Amino acid sequence: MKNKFPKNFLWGGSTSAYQFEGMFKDETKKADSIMDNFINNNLQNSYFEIASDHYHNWKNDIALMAEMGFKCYRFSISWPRIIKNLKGEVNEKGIEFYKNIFLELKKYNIKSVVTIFHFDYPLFINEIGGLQNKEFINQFKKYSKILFENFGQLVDYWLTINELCNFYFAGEIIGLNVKKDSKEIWQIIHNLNVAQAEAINLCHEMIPNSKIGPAPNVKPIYAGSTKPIDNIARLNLNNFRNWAYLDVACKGEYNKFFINYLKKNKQMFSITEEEKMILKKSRPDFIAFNYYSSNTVKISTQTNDFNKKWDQENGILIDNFACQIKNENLDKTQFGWEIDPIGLRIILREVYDRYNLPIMITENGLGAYDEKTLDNKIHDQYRIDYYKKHLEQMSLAIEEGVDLIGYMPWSAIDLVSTHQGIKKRYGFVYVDINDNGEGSLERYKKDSFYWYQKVIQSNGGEL
Ligand code: BGP
Repeated sequence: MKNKFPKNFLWGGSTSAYQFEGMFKDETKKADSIMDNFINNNLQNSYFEIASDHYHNWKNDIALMAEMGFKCYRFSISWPRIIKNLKGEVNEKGIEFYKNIFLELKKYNIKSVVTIFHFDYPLFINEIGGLQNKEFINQFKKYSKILFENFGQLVDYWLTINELCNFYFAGEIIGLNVKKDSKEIWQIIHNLNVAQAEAINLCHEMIPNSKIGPAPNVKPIYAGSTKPIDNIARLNLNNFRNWAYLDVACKGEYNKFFINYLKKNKQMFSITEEEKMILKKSRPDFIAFNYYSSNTVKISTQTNDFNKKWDQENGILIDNFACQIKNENLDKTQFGWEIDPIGLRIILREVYDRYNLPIMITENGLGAYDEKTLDNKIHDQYRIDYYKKHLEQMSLAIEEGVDLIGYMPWSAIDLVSTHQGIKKRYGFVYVDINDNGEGSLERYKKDSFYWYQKVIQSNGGEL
């Protein structure tokens, strides 16, 4: 079977600032970010001090992307690298850093897909009471305006906020210390939604012909049995995890099931008439989503045998609503993430069916313990197999009618994993640095590098 991808398909790869650049605060005058100061159980903050040192290797890194044949590169701008304080003073060094990157990408004809905010908000936001304070929305708007003013002519596609849903589902690994079933957490989500809408509106006003979209993390949801009640759990989680976020971004208002759930559980956030107007006005040009796996759910009650922790890795557990269980039909990565290529096709169809907007996949990939051999090779056939299966399903989704315009696997080059540090590698290029921050930082091409190069050359024809 020949795979089908449209002529101008955007083949590329993805990274995020705090996981890739390194901090280098003194040298770069970068403000502190929540991620610099936050130490999760698995990580030391020193990881982010150097990360993959893209800050000093950007030229070489972009050359490697060009060698793979990238048509686009998805990366994030670090908010604390650009804005110094609550007054909104701009760090010119930060502007210059990204300007150079944009110009280098243009040199190779690589389109830029830029996330405005990928988890690393500046620590000074905590001086106004954090994301739950509505002043956060103004701060975000001011920051977005600076980006549009400085880079408006250089960026091809803007993405608003990375995985907005994960401020709820995975708040604990991105430095938030807020209870999950509380008004506060939903206030944060709401403020982020309004901030996102403000950015979309501003982008359209300031930059003619600009293209901007949300960047959620989506998962198809399966019922864990044929019991009708477990299908209710499926509907619940589907709404709670996917549609609640995408409806407000794409239809301009919150969906009713979601709001009813919050009201019933006394978790409703505060929303003003003016905010409703802002949400209503904003319309994205496309949807960018990140896909890693599916979720399987059952209905649970407190007395049952689901004795587990509720976090991103273990999954959701809300009584009489949805409880995530293992899917015995799926293989897992070395880090326990379920691998579900058909799930990608399912969610592509569901999202396209619901919103009818072009879609780009801005993250998808396999985290593994890669090993560099004595002759400096990395034989990551498992990663190639993973990508092959996902690409086949993408091709089928396109054939079935989905308007899929791009694929940016995570990650272009090795970087620090949010959950497990650099030992969990994702890239097509190996970066020589270990968990203690030791290594030459040399880049080595993995087997998947050469494989992806051929995929791009053949426009997905040769997998
Ligand atoms: C997504 C994030 C990325 C990245 C990825 C892999 O949720 O957008 O920043 O980290 O997941 O996750 P991890 O690094 O924990 O393996």
